[in-house]
Amino acid sequence: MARVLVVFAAVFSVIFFTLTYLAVTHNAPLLGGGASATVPAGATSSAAPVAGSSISPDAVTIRGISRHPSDMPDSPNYTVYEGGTWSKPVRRTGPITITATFQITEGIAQVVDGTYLEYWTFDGAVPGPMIRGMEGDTLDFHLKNSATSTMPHDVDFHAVTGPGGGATRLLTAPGAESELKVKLLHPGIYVYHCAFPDIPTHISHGMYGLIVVEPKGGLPKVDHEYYLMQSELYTDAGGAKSANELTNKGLLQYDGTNGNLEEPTFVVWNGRPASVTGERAIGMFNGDVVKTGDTVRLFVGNIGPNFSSSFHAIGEIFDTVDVEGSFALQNHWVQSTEIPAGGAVGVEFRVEVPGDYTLVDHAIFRIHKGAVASLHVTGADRPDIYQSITYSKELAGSSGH
Ligand SMILES: [Cu+2]
Repeated sequence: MARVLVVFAAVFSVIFFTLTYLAVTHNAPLLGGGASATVPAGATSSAAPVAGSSISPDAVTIRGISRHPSDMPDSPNYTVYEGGTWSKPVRRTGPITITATFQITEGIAQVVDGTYLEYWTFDGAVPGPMIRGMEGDTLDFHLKNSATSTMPHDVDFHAVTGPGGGATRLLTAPGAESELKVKLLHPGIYVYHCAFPDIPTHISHGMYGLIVVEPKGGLPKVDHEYYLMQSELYTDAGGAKSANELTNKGLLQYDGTNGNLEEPTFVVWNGRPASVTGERAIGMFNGDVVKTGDTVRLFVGNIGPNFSSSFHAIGEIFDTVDVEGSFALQNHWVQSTEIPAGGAVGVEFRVEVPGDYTLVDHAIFRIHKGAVASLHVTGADRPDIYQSITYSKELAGSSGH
């Protein structure tokens, strides 16, 4: 009987705890003291409030919500990730232990000029940090939730074998820390995400990333690697407008009803529309140059939470696709590859012709909602492959290609 009572009390406590935090979540004023997450270390300064915005600069606590695709470990050999930095690489003779620490911060960030959203993040940017290891490695994972957070969070790693993908042992209250040690049994490109209820709400606020588990011996070398994740953002602005019609709207509210209807306001790569374009395009950022003849590997995740992605690079063909994120199943010379919600792919290709290449979800209306990224390739023209004979420079310049 006593055992039954203990179980009942435990179940009741969990339900009460969850409902209490859900109530707080749904009723808390977004710009109150509870959402005053600090600007994360390493966050780039951008997205300053524009004239006419209803948001005060003090309310914007996350500056530069988008993690750039180049922000990822360049090998599976780092043994420590903390404070936004991978360190202590080793020369492998076998499996290693990777100690990774994520800091959760909640806050307000700009989504398009003059328009803001509440984001919940791993390490202050979207997607969260990429973890990269090798089959047989041990992940010693630490999750810290800021004392200023308004709710608990956790992580479900799709790479983890065990209950909840770790989420049941990583439930972390504001101000607390959790630790979980797991062995990475199977190679692949896996997503991770917060799984605290309501799960779609937490995912929709930006709590996801990729964990890459390379096969024993590692992946073949390429010249460049990048990290992209697609997602949808659901707000009270609904799904009828294009992203460029939603500038200067102040703070939009998260709207789970539009999530139920699968009508996103924005569909984005790395956290917000146009976050990987212009001066932040791949091959244009931080002195990174992609030259003709180089090989490129993209680790591409899609967290949804609703849509699959028809991932396509305009003007390129994927030489190799790690289908569904599995290194055991590779396809070749693929135009568009499907990425399920909660899934990932790896794609590799050699860039041959200089110019700008646009990465899209080829469910193509989604480019209106922000699902556009750019890759810039430099080098001499290749008339043996791509030769302009007669064309209108004026029209070509306005086509976006
Ligand atoms: Cu969460």
